[in-house]
Amino acid sequence: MKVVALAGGVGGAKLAWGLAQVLKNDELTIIVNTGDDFIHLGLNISPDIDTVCYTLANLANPSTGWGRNDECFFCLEELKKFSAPDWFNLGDKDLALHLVRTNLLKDGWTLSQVTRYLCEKMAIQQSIIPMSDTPVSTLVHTKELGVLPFQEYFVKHQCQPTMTGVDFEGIELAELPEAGVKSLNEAERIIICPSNPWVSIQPILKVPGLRSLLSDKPVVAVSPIIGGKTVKGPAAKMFSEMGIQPSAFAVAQFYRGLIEGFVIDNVDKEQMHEIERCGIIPIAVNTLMSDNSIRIGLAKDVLAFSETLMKV
Ligand code: FO1
Repeated sequence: MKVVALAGGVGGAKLAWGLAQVLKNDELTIIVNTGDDFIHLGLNISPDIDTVCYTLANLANPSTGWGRNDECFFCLEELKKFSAPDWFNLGDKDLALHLVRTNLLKDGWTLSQVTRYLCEKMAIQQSIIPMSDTPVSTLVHTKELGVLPFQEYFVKHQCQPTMTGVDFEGIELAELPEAGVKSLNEAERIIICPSNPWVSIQPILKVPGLRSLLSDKPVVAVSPIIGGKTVKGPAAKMFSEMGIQPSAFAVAQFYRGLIEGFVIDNVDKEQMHEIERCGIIPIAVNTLMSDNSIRIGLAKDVLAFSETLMKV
C-alpha cells in the first residue's frame, strides 16, 4: 500500500519512524516542510528534513528529538568565544551535514537531490522529499517583536512573542519536486502527521498544486494536541493566540474540507461527536508517542483506520 505522510519536525518524524517499521521500504514517502529552513553562519539548514532523516536513520538525539545522538558542541563553544551567533545549537556532527548540503547546493544540486544523497549516505530506505526545491520562509508575525523569521521566533525567542499571524515568503513560486508529485499520484493513503498545523503542515498544503493532488485520496490527520496541550512546540499556544481554544476538535476544524478521518487521543474521546458533526470520522487511540512500541502501535492504528475510509 503506497502511503504519503506530510510531516514537520519532531512529532512528524516520530510517526514517520513508526510507519517506516510497519510498511515496506518502497511504500512510504514523507513530504517534509521546508518553511523552517534558513541560512545560519553561511550554512543551509533544513531542520525538519534533518529531524525526519536522523529519526528514520536512528541517529536522532533521543532527548530533544532534533539534532544528532552522541553529539558534541566544540564548534559552538568556539563560536561563543568569538561572540558569533550561538543561539542556534548546532552540534559538530550535525554541522558536517550542513557543510555537505551547503556545498552541494552551491554546486547547483537541488534540495531534493541533496536530500536523496544524504538519505543514501545514512542508509535510509524510505523516500524523503522536501515540499519545494525553491526557498520558502515561514515568517511569524508577532505583537511584541514584529515579523520574525521562524527560527528566530522558535529558538532565539523560545516561542515567547504573541503570534498575530503567519505567512510563507516564496510560497507562490514553490513547486513540489517531481518525485513528490509522482508519490502523491501513486499514493493510496495520505497521512498528516501530528505536526504543528499552523507552521509545519500549512506551508506544505500551500505549495501550489499540492492540495489538488490530495483531492481523490483518503486523508487522515493525527492530532498534535492532546488534552488541550501540545506534546512539544507552540501549536496550542498559536491556536490560543489566534483566538481559538486549543483542542483536538480545533485541529479537526483546521483541516476541515481536506481530511476524511481524524485520529485523536483517548483523553479527548468526548470530542468525537463534535468532530463527527464537522463531517470528519474520528477515532480515539493512544497517540502519545513516548516510546518506540507506541510509535509502531500508532502507525498500525492510523493505517488500519485509513483502510476503512473512502473518499467522499
Ligand atoms: N530547536 C531548539 O529549540 N533549539 C535549538 O537550538 C535547535 C537547534 C537545531 C539544530 C539543528 C536542527 O536540525 C534543528 C534544531 N532545532 C532546535 C529544532 C528546530 O529548529 C525546530 O524543531 C523545528 O524547526 C520545528 O519543527
